[in-house]
Amino acid sequence: MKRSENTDTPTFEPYDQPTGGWGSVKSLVEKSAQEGLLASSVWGTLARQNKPGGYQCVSCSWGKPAEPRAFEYCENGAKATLWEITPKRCDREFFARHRVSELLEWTDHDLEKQGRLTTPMKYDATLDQYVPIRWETAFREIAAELNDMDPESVVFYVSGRAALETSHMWQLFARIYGSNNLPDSSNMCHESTSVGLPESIGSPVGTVTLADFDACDMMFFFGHNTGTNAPRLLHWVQEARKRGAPVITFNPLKERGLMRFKSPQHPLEMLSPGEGTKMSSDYYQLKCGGDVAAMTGIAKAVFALDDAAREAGKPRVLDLDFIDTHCHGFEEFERFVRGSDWDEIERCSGLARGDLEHTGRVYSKAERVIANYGMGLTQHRHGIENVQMLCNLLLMRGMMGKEGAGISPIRGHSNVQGQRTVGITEKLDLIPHEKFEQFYDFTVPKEKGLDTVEACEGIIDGSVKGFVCLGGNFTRAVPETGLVEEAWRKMRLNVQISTKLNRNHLLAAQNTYILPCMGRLERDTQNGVDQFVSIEDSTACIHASLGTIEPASKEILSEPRIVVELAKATVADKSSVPWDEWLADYSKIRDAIERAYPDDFAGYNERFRTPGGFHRDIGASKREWRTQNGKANFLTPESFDVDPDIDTTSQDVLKLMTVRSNDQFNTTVYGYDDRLRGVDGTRMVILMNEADMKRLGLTNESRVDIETHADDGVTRRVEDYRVHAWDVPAGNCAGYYPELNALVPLWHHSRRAHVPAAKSVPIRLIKRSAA
Ligand SMILES: Nc1nc2c(c(=O)[nH]1)N[C@H]1C(S)=C(S)[C@@H](COP(=O)(O)OP(=O)(O)OC[C@H]3O[C@@H](n4cnc5c(=O)[nH]c(N)nc54)[C@H](O)[C@@H]3O)O[C@H]1N2
Ligand SMILES: Nc1nc2c(c(=O)[nH]1)N[C@H]1C(S)=C(S)[C@@H](COP(=O)(O)OP(=O)(O)OC[C@H]3O[C@@H](n4cnc5c(=O)[nH]c(N)nc54)[C@H](O)[C@@H]3O)O[C@H]1N2
Ligand SMILES: [Mo]
Repeated sequence: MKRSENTDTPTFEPYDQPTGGWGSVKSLVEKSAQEGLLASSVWGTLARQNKPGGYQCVSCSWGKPAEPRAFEYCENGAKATLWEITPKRCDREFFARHRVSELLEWTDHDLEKQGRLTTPMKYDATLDQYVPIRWETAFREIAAELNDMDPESVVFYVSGRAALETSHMWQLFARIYGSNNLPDSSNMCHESTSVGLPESIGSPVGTVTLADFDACDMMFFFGHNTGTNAPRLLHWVQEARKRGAPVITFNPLKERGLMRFKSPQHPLEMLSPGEGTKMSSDYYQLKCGGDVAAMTGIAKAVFALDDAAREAGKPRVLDLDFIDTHCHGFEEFERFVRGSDWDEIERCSGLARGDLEHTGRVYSKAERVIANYGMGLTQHRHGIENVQMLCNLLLMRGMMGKEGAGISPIRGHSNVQGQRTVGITEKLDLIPHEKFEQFYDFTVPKEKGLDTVEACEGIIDGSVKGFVCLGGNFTRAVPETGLVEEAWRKMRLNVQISTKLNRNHLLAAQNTYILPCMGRLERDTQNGVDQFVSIEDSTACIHASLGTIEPASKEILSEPRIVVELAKATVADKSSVPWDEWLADYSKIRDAIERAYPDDFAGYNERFRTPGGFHRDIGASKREWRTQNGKANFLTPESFDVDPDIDTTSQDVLKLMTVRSNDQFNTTVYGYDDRLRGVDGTRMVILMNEADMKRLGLTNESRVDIETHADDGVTRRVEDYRVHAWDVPAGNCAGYYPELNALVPLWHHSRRAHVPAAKSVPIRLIKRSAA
């Protein structure tokens, strides 16, 4: 197999069908067939997805309603399910047939396509192969290595899928061992939210629930590809549109899901001809990175409307009562907005004043507004400023902490938000460490641990020597692929707890183990009883999840079991955590979580099976501001000139947004068809503005190499990409993650939050001479 993300004949036909609709059904049926699954078993399983008493989908984190639809799943959630319940197996025979250096030439898709991992394996350097190892031996060897290493040189990474119970035990294990190095996928994702929102409104997560979505009378969408990445949310958008609520979207790319949608839930809608629902009442293709400027323009329009209302003696547009009672910093914000210049706003946002004024007018008339956002805001140098500016926009009209209104960061992985809630963080001030010490009789290390970017720095400089991964595909997900991959192999220990084979497994360190685990859909029986786990969705509701499918192999273990066995082997006598008792009955772990976090988890075991979940204690949704000054804070950016790394004087430098296709879940590449964008058969393409192509002497037939434009002595380059003319603002272009992580410099990240700025990578295209 070749390392090339292409089929022979890629096609580019902008998709003009609504999302949802028959296209999704067809795509699902094809995927079941490819996985060799019987339709009957597939539909039976899917009928339990996101349902009370069923299992919670392993794809996105979108909320799960108390009264689900008949099919409370989407095309992409179903794909994630099929990918997990596949009958294909990546077993010991597979590893006996293939050497690791050979597998390193395979694509991400071809590796994961082999199916579920079945057997614990250890890398044998003399054979250049993975060989089976007994579980007991693996746990013993790993523990011996860990106990021979400096805990500060070991990193415990978590991807956002592991359940609350598993995650809570994982962080206790790491801290008892002596390490706060607990980076997670959130560090690459919504960390700009986790740092930005507490300063603004005193809550690290969004303030809205599904009930608010039912009640809102307007929505904003900034930088989220909803049709691909949280498709079930489209139902709430569609219902809002049918109520006449405007939806205004800001995105450099025209993403189909926020343009047209047909609900696959409604037979009549599916059968009727026509276009489906128009999802965004207005869709503005702003420049990548232009959000602070655009939001300033909207705020400026709101101030102008408020001035006019005041002069005419009409009701005010600003919510002055709310601002007086609840907020701090309004005057500085007002000065910044009034003092900013429309020409500059237009230049930096790429949008016309008239469009921003129109948005201001629509916003001024609405009474219950939700602002949704995704990676288009967080993965920038100015990720925190983006998030805080969106809060400012809501606060000026009192759109926070009342029914139908608030801020909605759309989280990624299905439990990424919850992991932070139960202690996965490198920052000590975010955990109740005194309680952990008191409950379990050990000392929590007091130094801040490493986040994802710092962990990568440590890998590169050699100070990080061991990496234990609970899920994920760390080296593929992080920036600076070249340096990180090379340095990774020099580490002493690499442990991967995973369901499927990925490239990170193939970067063998001195001691490398693959520990295969069950997924969330599988029956986890401990002590003769089937165990529930739980997760927190994007709206801060906690749900039970019960797996019922037979595990992929008799040899695999559940994630909680693996964590407990590792902990017992490594730190058995270093705390009073009752590991065996917890493992025998997961409700005991939930009791322990409730004891550590009583406000969020009161009555956990009684409430977690409530249809629709139970809502955590989010102060800002009740207008309790848990900020240092007890107020909701307007936090004003310094300027619009927010990306110090982009050389705006050079016409050759483009800003690259690395995005997901409709046929992947992060580094898991299901296939090569980005159906909703109409890019089929290749991932090796840069979608770019036609005028830029002309200027650079490129056509749709051209092939290019791509280099990062950075003056730091590191060459970052990917080769032999296509370019294709696309509807994207001049100076911007888009391509697919994770392949393009090779171009993202490690230092190019959100200030303070350290989220890699994957949406604004400065690049140059180098035309390849025709072969
Ligand atoms: N099917 C599927 N579902 C998923 C995932 C998946 O890979 N596949 N991944 C999950 C995870 S972990 C996450 S974090 C979420 C990610 O979900 P998204 O937040 O939608 O992530 P991206 O695909 O990176 O898309 C980012 C969007 O932001 C836009 N954008 C880029 N730059 C800017 C900008 O400067 N301003 C504005 N306003 N917009 C911009 C892009 O055009 C794109 O539409 O989805 C989750 N759900
Ligand atoms: N350039 C660029 N880089 C990015 C992004 C971007 O937009 N652009 N997005 C970033 C974001 S938002 C995120 S969240 C990260 C994602 O980073 P990660 O969360 O690390 O990556 P995933 O691709 O979700 O991990 C896939 C692997 O998880 C394992 N896995 C799947 N299910 C399970 C399970 O149930 N249990 C266990 N133990 N393992 C399982 C499988 O082995 C699979 O190969 O990437 C980040 N990187
Ligand atoms: Mo994410």
